[in-house]
Amino acid sequence: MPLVRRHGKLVEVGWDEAFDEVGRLMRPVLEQHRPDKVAVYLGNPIGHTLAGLLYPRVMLKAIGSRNLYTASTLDQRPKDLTNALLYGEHFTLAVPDIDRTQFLVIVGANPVVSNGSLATAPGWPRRLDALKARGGRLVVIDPQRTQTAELADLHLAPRVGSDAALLMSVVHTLFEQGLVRPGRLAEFVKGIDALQDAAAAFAPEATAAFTGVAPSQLRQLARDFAAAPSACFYGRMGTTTTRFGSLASWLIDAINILTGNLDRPGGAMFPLPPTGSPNTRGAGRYGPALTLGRFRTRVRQAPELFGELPTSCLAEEMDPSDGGRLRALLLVCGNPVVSAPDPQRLARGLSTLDALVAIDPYLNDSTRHAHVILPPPSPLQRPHHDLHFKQWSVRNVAQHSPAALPLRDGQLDEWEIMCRVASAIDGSNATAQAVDEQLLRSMLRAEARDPNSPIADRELEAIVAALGARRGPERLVDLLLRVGPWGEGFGRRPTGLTLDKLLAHPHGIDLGPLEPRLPEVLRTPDGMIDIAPPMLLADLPRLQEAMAQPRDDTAALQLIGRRHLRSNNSWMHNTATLMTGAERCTLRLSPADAQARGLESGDLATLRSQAAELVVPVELSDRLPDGVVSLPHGWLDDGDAPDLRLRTAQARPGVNSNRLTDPREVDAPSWTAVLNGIPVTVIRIEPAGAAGSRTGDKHE
Ligand SMILES: Nc1nc2c(c(=O)[nH]1)N[C@H]1C(S)=C(S)[C@@H](COP(=O)(O)OP(=O)(O)OC[C@H]3O[C@@H](n4cnc5c(=O)[nH]c(N)nc54)[C@H](O)[C@@H]3O)O[C@H]1N2
Ligand SMILES: Nc1nc2c(c(=O)[nH]1)N[C@H]1C(S)=C(S)[C@@H](COP(=O)(O)OP(=O)(O)OC[C@H]3O[C@@H](n4cnc5c(=O)[nH]c(N)nc54)[C@H](O)[C@@H]3O)O[C@H]1N2
Ligand SMILES: [Mo]
Repeated sequence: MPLVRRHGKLVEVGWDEAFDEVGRLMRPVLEQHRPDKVAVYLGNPIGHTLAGLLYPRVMLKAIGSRNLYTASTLDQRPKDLTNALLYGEHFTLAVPDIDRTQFLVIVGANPVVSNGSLATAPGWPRRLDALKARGGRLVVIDPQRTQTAELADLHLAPRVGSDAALLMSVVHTLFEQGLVRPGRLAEFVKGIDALQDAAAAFAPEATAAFTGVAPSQLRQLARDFAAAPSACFYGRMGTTTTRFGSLASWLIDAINILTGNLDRPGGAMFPLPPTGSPNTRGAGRYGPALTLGRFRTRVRQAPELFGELPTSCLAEEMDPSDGGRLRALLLVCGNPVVSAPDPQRLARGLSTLDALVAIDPYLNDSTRHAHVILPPPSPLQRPHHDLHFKQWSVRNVAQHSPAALPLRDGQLDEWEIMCRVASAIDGSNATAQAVDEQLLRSMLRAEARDPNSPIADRELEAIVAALGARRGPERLVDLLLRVGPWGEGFGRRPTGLTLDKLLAHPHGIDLGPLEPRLPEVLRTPDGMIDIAPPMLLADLPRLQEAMAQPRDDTAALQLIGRRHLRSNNSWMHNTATLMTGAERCTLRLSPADAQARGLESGDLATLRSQAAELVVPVELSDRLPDGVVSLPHGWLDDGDAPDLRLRTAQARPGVNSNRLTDPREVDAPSWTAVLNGIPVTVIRIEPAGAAGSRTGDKHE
């Protein structure tokens, strides 16, 4: 049942009353203050739910605001940026062809636990075993000896945040040793000389003190990589959420290009997703010049990228004492109080808004501040179709899962909730079905305008009729499949994909391994890949400045994160079957670092950063090098906070690691928060002193 705040308390109400309340709270803010006082936050499960990928646009349209904050600005944004700079479009991502490569270098990712992320594939451990069985090599570059690193032939543990310098040294070595061989890519690549000039200052000897990796090891890695029959670098969170995330993300692709490994089997390749993406239409038609920073946040003037503002700025934008202007927020599948920097200030901001409306199944650290909470049904009661992840899939596949269980009386599907929120906000109070019809027709009109669409010249009502009796997201998926690159095109290619065809193949349809897509995939204005984008070259002095700074090993430890198999960000700690066993929210540190501080596993310690201090249980671990400590994110830290309804999670709270994150520390070009590489100190708490509260905060 939906919840609405009445006299300070969240109470259950019927759906109509809840949507009335959404309109009653949101409309005055929109009418009196213009849309720039209203923001939308779209969290990570947006990418994992069908409604989440198709229907937020109706809510955004109803609000008419440019203030869109997303979880991807806490995650992959540096990669989005470098994709756009290199290939002309931010979702155009080259994924590692892990099933055919003979040499895979994984940088700052732990796919054995995370299952990939920007390289969608089930069964990573099996696939990595297969790589080794066919004589291929696996190199892992990660300060932590992760479960993935344990499978590697070579594990390099660089200093936290130093990857950009390390990768530049690989680039340097490729030039130095005459190993630059782009092959057929030379035709589509420009800027190689500029990259060579930029890499001149990054000889392995010049970066060794900063990265902690021996020059001989790096040179060997570059040589082996270049000599392999096929090879690719793959980078993830440990590259993107660090100080030089954009540089590292760029150089991963640059190395793949210089060695001719982009867009060839066994290298890094571009998927062709069945429901389409901005790069699957209009082959050979080049894109517009990239415009970034068309608008900015108010307080720190952080630029939008691809229509999204950085979540690292959300807290201050809700803080009037700092010039923040937001008065209302629509929170969709997001838990920023746990996932973003500055939790204390975020919580304060959320609790003082005129309107906070959440679409979320849980009453958690963020949604407990809401005026209205609209719960979607269980994932089992909804159809599933991975619209998003197919564009980053290591193989072209299509599959669709219908809802396994029916909705119960009184439940609304998630798409219906989103449509009703839209019509409550725009004041039309239209039914979900009516909003869905409007959405379908606006998508069809966009198709009709696109000369490359298979239905460009068709009568729209005939297409609506051909889509039949389905409603909601499944009808939209059918449309996307049919006009997509593998689709039947409403009669144009009768053997092509439709939703009916997928439903007849409940285990999915394998469309085969990835195939070369250059130059057709490019959307840069001149149809070329600029391997030395000026925006990234301009960030190199910042890296060189960091390299020049004297390092004092005794001053601070570097804090990084870690993911566990049995939790996903903040949303699985309330599932009892996943919450058994040893405590997971522990601070891991090396035996030597522990000994130096008189710590043993199970002791409590004060963990202090520039931003805050927490009390954490300690776990000695030989997975960590000296000088690096790790703490998982996503944990609830105050089980007694008012309004929570997370019985299991409340019984076993942890600490909110983002209290320690410094909201001012960002990767400069992308404004992504630095979540990995936070200077901290760790001090043992004498048992008698452990009785106090679990958290303290310097801001308070
Ligand atoms: N320190 C640190 N911070 C991090 C990270 C890190 O590694 N370290 N990782 C970052 C990354 S990669 C990400 S993606 C972000 C995630 O940031 P967020 O997306 O803000 O956080 P999640 O914890 O994924 O929150 C998901 C919310 O969606 C709700 N939810 C789950 N399923 C559904 C659904 O089907 N429908 C709806 N409507 N809601 C649903 C959950 O109850 C929860 O409230 O966190 C980032 N924060
Ligand atoms: N079980 C589980 N699976 C998940 C998630 C989850 O929470 N739990 N979250 C999902 C989400 S939202 C995402 S975005 C993906 C993330 O997918 P991954 O990026 O594969 O997962 P992480 O565990 O964050 O891996 C980051 C790695 O970077 C390392 N690292 C930290 N700092 C540095 C550095 O400076 N340099 C280098 N080279 N490495 C560094 C860390 O030690 C860690 O091993 O996983 C997804 N899958
Ligand atoms: Mo993520």
